[in-house]
Amino acid sequence: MYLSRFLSIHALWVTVSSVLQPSPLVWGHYDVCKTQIYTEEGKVWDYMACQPESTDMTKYLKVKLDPPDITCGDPPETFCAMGNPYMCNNECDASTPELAHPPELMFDFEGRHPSTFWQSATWKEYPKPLQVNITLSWSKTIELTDNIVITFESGRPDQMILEKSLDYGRTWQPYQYYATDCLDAFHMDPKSVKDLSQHTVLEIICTEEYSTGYTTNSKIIHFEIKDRFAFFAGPRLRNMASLYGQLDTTKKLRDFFTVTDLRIRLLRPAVGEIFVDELHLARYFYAISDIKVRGRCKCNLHATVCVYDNSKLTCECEHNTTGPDCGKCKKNYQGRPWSPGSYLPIPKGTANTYPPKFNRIWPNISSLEVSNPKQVNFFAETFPVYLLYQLMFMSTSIKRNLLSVCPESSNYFLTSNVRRKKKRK
Ligand SMILES: *[C@@H]1O[C@H](CO)[C@@H](O)[C@H](O)[C@H]1NC(C)=O
Ligand SMILES: *[C@@H]1O[C@H](CO)[C@@H](O)[C@H](O)[C@H]1NC(C)=O
Ligand SMILES: *[C@@H]1O[C@H](CO)[C@@H](O)[C@H](O)[C@H]1NC(C)=O
Ligand SMILES: [Ca+2]
Repeated sequence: MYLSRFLSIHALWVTVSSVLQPSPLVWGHYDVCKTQIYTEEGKVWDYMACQPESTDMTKYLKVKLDPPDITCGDPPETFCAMGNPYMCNNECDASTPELAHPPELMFDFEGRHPSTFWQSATWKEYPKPLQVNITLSWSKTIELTDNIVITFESGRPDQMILEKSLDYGRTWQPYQYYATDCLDAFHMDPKSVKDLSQHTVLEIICTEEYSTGYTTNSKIIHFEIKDRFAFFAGPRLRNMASLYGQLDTTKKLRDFFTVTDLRIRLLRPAVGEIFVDELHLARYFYAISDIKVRGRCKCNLHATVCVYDNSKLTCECEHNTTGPDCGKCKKNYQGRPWSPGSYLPIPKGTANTYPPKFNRIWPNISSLEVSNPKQVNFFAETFPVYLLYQLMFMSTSIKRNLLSVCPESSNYFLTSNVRRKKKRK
């Protein structure tokens, strides 16, 4: 009987693996949390790793500026035209909609002319630094999936730091430094993301690539998520499986792309020449027309839907998990400790990392070459052996429970039940 079950599971697995073999289109979707499959025992649910789709995250953020009164126009003031320091009769007036430049204009629909933008007050108080913090908060852990793109309407700042928080703004870490002169501004050697590698991908660099002198007329600053992904997934991100595999096994890498908040610290406006023109301080200010942040809710691979309700993002958890990030088992489903889902084996993943030995069997990422179909065969060969081993010692109900992420507390471990009964006596 055990043998026949083993054979049917083996057969099932082989079917699944042969159907799903090298089809790049399937990889990396993880858009279903469960499907019904037919086994000897009839229709049963098959649980898989799943995640929400990547989307425009600027719709869900709160923006905060420091100092709070740094936006121009209150009181009204004049500033010099971009690129023409001698035309200084442009007006910013917060009380007149056509002349106001509130922070919302960094996140509205762009693509029309002229662009809409947030603008700071001018550098009237020179030589006191003109510094602004723009803090973007989601009150939810999100995973970045594309470059952060900041489009300036003014010149790009001479000095800027992008920071991130993973704990809702309690602590901050630098993400990237930007300067016209990295050594002078931050005592760092200038680098580009292209100088990094798989091994140094987590390094925090200072880049001069986006400064005034580099590509004139460009107004864009990137934080290069895709270039970092490319170290694992290849230049056109064809090999997402390899990236997912690496994210799965390296928590630090995964955390690197995870944030709850971002902070843009503008430290010194674009000056252009070496000296600040003290007679025309209305030339110096910051203006940003657009900020792009794409990502997805982090749901620990236990949800495909993330709802925005009461201006808050929450994962719609499956697999008997709960919490804003599906970070724990539902009440009464704590038969064993919670664990996140896994991207492996590709392409369906597992709803959790069970069984623990499975991780040891699965090849680590350096040997995970998706173009190599051997990996699937390898898995097909080793996993049934492990299952057989498990099945030989377990009753059917426990087996079914074992294969679920958060089993009901009461009937998971025979042994723990026995222990509980003993205690009662
Ligand atoms: C901006 O935030 C940093 C911490 O991230 C803080 O040290 C600094 O004082 C803030 N600057 C302003 C202008 O609020
Ligand atoms: C991963 O595999 C490579 C080569 O196969 C090996 O050198 C390395 O030690 C392995 N790492 C782990 C964590 O097993
Ligand atoms: C969730 O709990 C139900 C009821 O106990 C169970 O049938 C199901 O298999 C569980 N799902 C997962 C993914 O563990
Ligand atoms: Ca805009």
